[in-house]
Amino acid sequence: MKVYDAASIGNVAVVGHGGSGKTQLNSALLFDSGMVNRLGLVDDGTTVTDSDKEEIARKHTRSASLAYAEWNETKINLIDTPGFGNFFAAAHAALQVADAAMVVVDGVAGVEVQTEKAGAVAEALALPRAGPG
Ligand SMILES: Nc1nc2c(ncn2[C@@H]2O[C@H](COP(=O)(O)OP(=O)(O)O)[C@@H](O)[C@H]2O)c(=O)[nH]1
Ligand SMILES: [Mg+2]
Repeated sequence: MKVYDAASIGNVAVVGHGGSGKTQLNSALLFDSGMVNRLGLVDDGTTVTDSDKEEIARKHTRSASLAYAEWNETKINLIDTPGFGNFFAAAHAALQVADAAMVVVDGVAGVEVQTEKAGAVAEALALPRAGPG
């Protein structure tokens, strides 16, 4: 396994409301960066980060899960997180160890409750954020 120095590793927590597209976005990032050779789909139960039976059956992420993409010699650890309130602790924990937060927003629903909650935690931790707020 390739060894990266600390300066070449970035930990990104992908957070936001449930159903906003976090897992699908993770899947697309893994595919576009060449880490996997087919685009996994949430709706087909074929994503890398929704891998347990319950997640596939319910089409909802229940715990944080890690995948990585290499881009420009940098290892980007992508932490996919659950968006529903009951599982928010996992998103909170992911943000604690992240260098940056990627806040995903449903293009139709806009900013929702967990979007704001995750954004507020990222702000409190002074994380660089991609997304609203
Ligand atoms: N039309 C459309 N549907 C999407 C997009 N991203 C995700 N979805 C769908 O939205 C649903 C929830 O996506 P998912 O990635 O599981 O959301 P998560 O709960 O934030 O991880 C699934 O049915 C996806 O196929 C998108 O960009 N466009
Ligand atoms: Mg998900």
